[in-house]
Amino acid sequence: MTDLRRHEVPDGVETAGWTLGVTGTVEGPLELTRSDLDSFPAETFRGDFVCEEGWVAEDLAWRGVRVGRLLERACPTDASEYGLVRSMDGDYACSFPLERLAESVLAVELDDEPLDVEHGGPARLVPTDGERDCWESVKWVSEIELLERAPTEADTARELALSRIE
Ligand SMILES: Nc1nc2c(c(=O)[nH]1)N[C@H]1C(S)=C(S)[C@@H](COP(=O)(O)O)O[C@H]1N2
Ligand SMILES: [Mo]
Repeated sequence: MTDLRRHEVPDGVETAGWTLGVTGTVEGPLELTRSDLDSFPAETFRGDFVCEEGWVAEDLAWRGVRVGRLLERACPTDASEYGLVRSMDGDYACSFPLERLAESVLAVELDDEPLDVEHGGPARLVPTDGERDCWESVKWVSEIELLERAPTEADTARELALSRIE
């Protein structure tokens, strides 16, 4: 059992026929299906999930593919510095310096069960460093776009998440 909160699944979330795009400044853009993800080595990351709104879900086991393995497959150009992680959830998107994104896990399982759509399935980004913020754990990931510069207005996650507080 997880102690994650239950949030409404937005209208735009459609898991049937889901694919993950790896796009932008890459030599070989990818469009991966859910079963394509199973061809990559899987890893488990355990950690607490701490939301800025003041709740914690302790000791979750996220299993999936290290994002760096997906990026390698797409051959990023040398000029790639950032990644923008987009969601099926409207304009929700979060940007990361590339090295930090590469260390993150794209989780498809939580606590040994397939990741429920309620918690971001088919695939949810799970940053693994100690600095991670709750809004960076993008649910319903649909695209990872590599960029040469940090995006500004497209990076909406922090603002959207904080606007829900107070
Ligand atoms: N696509 C998307 N991902 C998201 C959010 C969101 O609104 N949309 N909210 C973030 C925030 S602020 C939190 S606390 C967690 C909540 O995860 P849960 O719904 O599994 O409890 O999802 C994060 N990822
Ligand atoms: Mo949050």
